[in-house]
Amino acid sequence: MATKKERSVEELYRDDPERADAEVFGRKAAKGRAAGEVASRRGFLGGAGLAAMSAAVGGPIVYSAAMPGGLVPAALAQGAPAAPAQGSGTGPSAAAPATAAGPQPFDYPGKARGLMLLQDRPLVAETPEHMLDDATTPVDRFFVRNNGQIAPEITNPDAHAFVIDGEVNAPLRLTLGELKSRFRAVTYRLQMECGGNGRSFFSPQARGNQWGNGAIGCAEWTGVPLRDILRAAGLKDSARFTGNYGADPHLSGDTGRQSISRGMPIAKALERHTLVAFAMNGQPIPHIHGGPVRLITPGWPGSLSHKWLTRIWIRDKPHDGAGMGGTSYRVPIVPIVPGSNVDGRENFTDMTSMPLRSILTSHANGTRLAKGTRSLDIRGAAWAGDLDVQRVHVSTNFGQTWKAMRLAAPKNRYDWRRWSGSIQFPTDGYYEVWVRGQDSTGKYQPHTAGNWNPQGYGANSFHRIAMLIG
Ligand SMILES: Nc1nc2c(c(=O)[nH]1)N[C@H]1C(S)=C(S)[C@@H](COP(=O)(O)O)O[C@H]1N2
Ligand SMILES: [Mo]
Repeated sequence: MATKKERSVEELYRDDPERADAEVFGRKAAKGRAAGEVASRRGFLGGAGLAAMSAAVGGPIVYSAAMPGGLVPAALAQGAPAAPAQGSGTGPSAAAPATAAGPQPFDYPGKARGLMLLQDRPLVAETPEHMLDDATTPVDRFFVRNNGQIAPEITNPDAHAFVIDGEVNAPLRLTLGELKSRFRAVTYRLQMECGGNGRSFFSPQARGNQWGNGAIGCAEWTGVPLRDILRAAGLKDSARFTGNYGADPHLSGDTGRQSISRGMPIAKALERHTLVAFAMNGQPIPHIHGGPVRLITPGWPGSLSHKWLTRIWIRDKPHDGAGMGGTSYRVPIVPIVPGSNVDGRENFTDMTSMPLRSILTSHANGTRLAKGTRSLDIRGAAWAGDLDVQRVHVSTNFGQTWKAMRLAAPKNRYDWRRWSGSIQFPTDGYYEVWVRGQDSTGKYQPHTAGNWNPQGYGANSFHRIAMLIG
């Protein structure tokens, strides 16, 4: 029976993608699958497999002849956000309820409905890609990532102080009031992205929050370039690295432990876009986002954008605080076997620039469009850490052909690039819209997440959106 089959394939993909793959694509194909290589096998859908797959995704797969063997349809991807109703009916993924272990709706003061709670202790919430459709990410849609408890709220923000000490000629203690009166503030629109963004695309699963592509926000940050403050303190020749500290207690409550304390090479600290920020989108930084004062270190892992800033310790060697060393924010120099248990001491390096990523933001995964829709305007964003984005291409036929999108100019360095364009659909049915960026060195986003590492950094395979027409 059709409905029974539909449910079983869909459930299978949610619960056991390996087995579902074997059912739909044949056992031999699934056996030949290397870990992490979801779409690399030979073989294409046909016959009973195609019929089952089409039933599972809600309609005929228009370009099924080009669908790579072993590809788990975007409509069935785990954690696919439920689609808001567009046109008539509901999207295929709307039929798939979140599994018990999957993300839950995030219900938090000042936050928009639709954000997803990944963890509540520490508090972590993701913005689904389709909620990142604004050029400037509104505060209520900005993702949340904590490693420890949330810092105690401060009643008199202008009296809140932080210190700069260590390898400086004259250690500084600055209140927010002094920071504002002594230094000139700047405003930039800057990407701030968690180092683990995209982690859920790794296979086998890597340790940590299973982010989709939504651990990113691009807000207008106002603050003082950290370099102006470091110059006022006078960097010694021995200054090599920062060690960043904040007011949030460790989860255990142990006052001798930091929830997180990362640091960066002095050159990054001296870039003019690295800010000690006090305003976000023109308002004092909300408490949950690290107000009254936080670092913003654009293009590098979000963990370097320290919230509730209390101290920057200038060091004569790399920092060794919580979140430094081992496999934390570190990636292999020489690829390792996916799933292997390594300690990161050898052949690993600290993550610096975030990788290239592009997302479609105008429509949710699982969008259903009215019967007869033949053309659709789409939009999104792309960014590449320290690099620029050169191009964004979109494919509706599993990568056979790609169409260039228009790229808007960035406001300033480290702003993301907004893109837009249109796509065409020859007939009704199931499509996947694939979005792929190219960075300023010519590199494309990969088909699947590569360079697997235990804590899952750098997964940037291209964004896939299921759309059903009719
Ligand atoms: N004090 C402090 N700063 C922190 C963190 C934290 O746990 N404590 N998390 C970091 C990480 S891992 C990220 S990705 C960003 C998230 O910032 P947001 O919650 O404003 O989105 O803050 C960083 N700064
Ligand atoms: Mo992060």
